[in-house]
Amino acid sequence: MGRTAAQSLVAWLEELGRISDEPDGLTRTFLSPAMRRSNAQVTRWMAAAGLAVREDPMGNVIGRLEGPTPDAKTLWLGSHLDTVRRAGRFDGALGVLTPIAALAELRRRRVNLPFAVEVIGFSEEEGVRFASGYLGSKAFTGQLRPADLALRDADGVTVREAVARWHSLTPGRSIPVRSSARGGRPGDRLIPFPSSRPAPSSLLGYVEVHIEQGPVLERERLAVGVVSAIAGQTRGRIVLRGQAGHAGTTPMALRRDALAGAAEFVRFVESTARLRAPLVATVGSLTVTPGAPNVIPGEVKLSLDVRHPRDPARRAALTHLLAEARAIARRRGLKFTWEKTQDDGAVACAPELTARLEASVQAVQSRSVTLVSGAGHDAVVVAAVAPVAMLFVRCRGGLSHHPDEYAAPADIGVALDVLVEFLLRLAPPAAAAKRKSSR
Ligand code: HGY
Ligand code: MN
Ligand code: MN
Repeated sequence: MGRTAAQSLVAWLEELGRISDEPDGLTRTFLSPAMRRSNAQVTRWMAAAGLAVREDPMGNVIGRLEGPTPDAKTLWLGSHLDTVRRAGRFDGALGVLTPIAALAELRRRRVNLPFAVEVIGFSEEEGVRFASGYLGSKAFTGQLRPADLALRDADGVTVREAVARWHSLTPGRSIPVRSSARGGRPGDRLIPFPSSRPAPSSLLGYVEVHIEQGPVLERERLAVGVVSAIAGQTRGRIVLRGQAGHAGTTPMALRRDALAGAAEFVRFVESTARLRAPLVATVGSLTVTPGAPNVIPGEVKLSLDVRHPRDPARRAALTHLLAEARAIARRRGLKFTWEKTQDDGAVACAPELTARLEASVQAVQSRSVTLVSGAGHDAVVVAAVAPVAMLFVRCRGGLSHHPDEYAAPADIGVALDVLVEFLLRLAPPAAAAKRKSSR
């Protein structure tokens, strides 16, 4: 007896979760060797499910199932294949592999859908390497700005250079390259990515399956739920520059200690967010230079991530935080710089598509709940060109961005059933009749 679609899906998640840039734990960042291996593996699963697979210049993997006619509309399904550092194996991957399993299941049932489907494995959703998320989905939907291509990673490599290195420059694969090795004018015209994506008018919408990364479904004792809105987020980099010096001979009153200033700011970020819930604000990374125990820290680079369901509240909080960072720098004789690397507004999911998804949830698990997502998702970007809906899957303790992130096979099976049901409901009664006969 062959594996069921759900058993295959769970096995794929395990296998993809082992494709990492690190020997211990799952880390798969933008344009890394592990990304190349995971793209190759997902390509194989997509091809085996009968999809025509291509990879675009930003390393997005797209598997296409043609519709019955060339003018058939297209439904997008997908999520991201990159991960944070020391990640869980479900964040992103679940939303790419579940649609592949669903289409493989419909193929097994010999159901032909009256529309085309594209399953997309987006790159660089997490924004670990370039501190700016959604670069893959922004490129795929034609929203990448020249400034995005000028973003630099910790080694000073720009997105444009990294992409050019990722691809052998083959004809027909026009990618943003620079004339000079360094620099590049911010206004550089972006060489258009191959616009192989369907025109917005021919899109049925985008549905993303994702672990909830929060506590609600566990509290509701439900395997899945639908998303009403996704919080907006601003990310950026702060640099505080003081004066390095001898830890033993420099009196405290004469110091310009960048780390002491950063520490004061980190505490302020936390206390401000606590007072302004549901605002969340995080300093996730902090780099101290020169970083020796007997040297006063001369420079600190720190990240700032600020989110809120309402954009005006997020913007007001950011202004407040940056004003305090400047005041701390002034008080301590530090130089302060701020570079915004990402700024995406909150997005409401499309009511009609979400209602369709909710009907499929009710058909499978007889009850549904609606949640707001504090986490960002590629759906935020895709919403600019297509109606979006999201299906959340329960994850243990709401834990994510952690090796212990876990979604139970039974819940993954429910999500798969819901997606199959959703696809069949988008099809005419003939396909629905097949649903009854082949269960
Ligand atoms: O950061 C986020 O919310 C998502 O995991 N990219
Ligand atoms: Mn994530
Ligand atoms: Mn994610």
